[in-house]
Amino acid sequence: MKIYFAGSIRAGRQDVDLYIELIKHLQGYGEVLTSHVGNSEISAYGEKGISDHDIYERDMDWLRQADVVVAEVTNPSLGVGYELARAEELGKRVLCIYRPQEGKRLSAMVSGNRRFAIKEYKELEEGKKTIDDYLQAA
Ligand code: 6IA
Repeated sequence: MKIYFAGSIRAGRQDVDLYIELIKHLQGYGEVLTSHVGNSEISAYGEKGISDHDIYERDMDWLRQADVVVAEVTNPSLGVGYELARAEELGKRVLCIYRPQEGKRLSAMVSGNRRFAIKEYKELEEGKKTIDDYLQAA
């Protein structure tokens, strides 16, 4: 299985440690095309040595190849929102996982889309279980 994991990069790296663990878990199911999303050396400023155009083309190519998209959407990110819309257009299976935050709500453009599976969770172990339930139900 080819898995496209989406998580915030320039919109903020506060959840990178969580992304790392989620990606490790997903690697038990197949190839995670976007494992750099969990690279703690990539700051909110981004990767060095690759142009934005190349990042865009590379990521869109991976998205086309993916069998499933898993997005951690707690930290709102333009890039992740864009990837979700393109994934929908490409007819991909999409799981969005989200940790409810005091005083914030997930964008209705994500939570209101019935083509996406949206699952709330509180901490890593529950997040992994949510992924298991989704991927094993396929
Ligand atoms: O808007 P954001 O940067 O938070 O968007 C994050 C999402 O877009 C992730 O799910 C990635 O798949 C994708 N993405 C955004 N930036 C990059 C990136 N480097 N490398 C790979 N994927 C990315 C950033 C920039 C750099 C050259 C300075």
